[in-house]
Amino acid sequence: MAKKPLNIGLVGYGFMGRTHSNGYKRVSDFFPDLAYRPVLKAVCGRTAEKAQAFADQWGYESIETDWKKLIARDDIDAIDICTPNNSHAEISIAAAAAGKMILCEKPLSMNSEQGQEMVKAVEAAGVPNTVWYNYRRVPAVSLAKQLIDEGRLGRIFHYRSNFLQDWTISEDLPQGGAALWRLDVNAAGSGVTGDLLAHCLDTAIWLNGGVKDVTAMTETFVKERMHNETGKVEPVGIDDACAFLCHFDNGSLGLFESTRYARGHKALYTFEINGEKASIRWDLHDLHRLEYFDHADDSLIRGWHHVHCTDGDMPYMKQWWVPGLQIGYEHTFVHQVADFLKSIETGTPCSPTFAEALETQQICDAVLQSAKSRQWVDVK
Ligand code: SOE
Repeated sequence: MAKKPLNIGLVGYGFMGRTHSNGYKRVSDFFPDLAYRPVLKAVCGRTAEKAQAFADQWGYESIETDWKKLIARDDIDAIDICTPNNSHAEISIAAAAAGKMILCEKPLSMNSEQGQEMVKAVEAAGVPNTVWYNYRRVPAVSLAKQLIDEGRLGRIFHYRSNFLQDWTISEDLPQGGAALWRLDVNAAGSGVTGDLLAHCLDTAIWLNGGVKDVTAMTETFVKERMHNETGKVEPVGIDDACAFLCHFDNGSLGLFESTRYARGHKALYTFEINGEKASIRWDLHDLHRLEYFDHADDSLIRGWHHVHCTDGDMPYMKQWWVPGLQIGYEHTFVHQVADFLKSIETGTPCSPTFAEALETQQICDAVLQSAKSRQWVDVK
């Protein structure tokens, strides 16, 4: 059956522009039953030469240098936003008003007030929308969701999660501009809270439900950095590290930590969940494995199982290779594209929607507020 084209207009062509483009390019080969097929219609960036080079490399049919023109085009169905966080709201709201579907890179926004405006815009326009929290779509993480929903863990007591990196330790690293906008508070909104803890929170809400209240501390270890756009040494406004405690709505306790100053750790995203009957843990550096401890096992062989998530009955895996052969980081984006295309086909939301991602944003805001006030803060 001929597939219906879904014309993509990508705004921004950095690291995330590449991960998403790879998702669009691979999805029809590996998910052949989908009714829609993404078409790489246009990529938009401020510098024409760079946008053209990206278009040539990845196979986009055309370029734009003004996102407003991209949104105004009749031959674009969906806008994919891969720009720094400070432009997500403006582009999303304009794209929704133009009736375009929207796929927005995480975090949803700079803060929850902006996020609320974005939710209002997509809901008023009735356009399909999703936020790229890709780690939900690692097969082992999706399997964790399945096990929890089946009740295998029983009552949950603890949720523990870390996202540790070490790439900003050098004081000589500038802030601002291409690739380093994540260090500039005016472009990013926050540091590790919005960039890394947002991932931990998205997964946590998905697996363990909403968060009631938080108490947090943040630290900025390097207080001043040269700014690439002004050429001047300027104060650093982001959080370099953040740790917080929380209560989940289901009564369990949460413990979260993120830093870019954990020497030796590049992207150590982990979570562990302890339930009455069983526990699970997962580690991005070993992403195809889910560790599972079941107290109901015979006591002589009771212990942590290392489940290699490659069999065809594991989430997403029947689309890929044969049992035993694993997939990686880039496939999570292919999965998100597949789920988005399926959601259009079936008329159902593609989670996390803007409204769901707003919940993550609200917790991030509460975390930052708590760190400032040194008080517990209610999330809603
Ligand atoms: C930061 O280093 C970063 O690239 C995040 O922005 C991504 O969201 C995360 O997946 C990996 O780390």
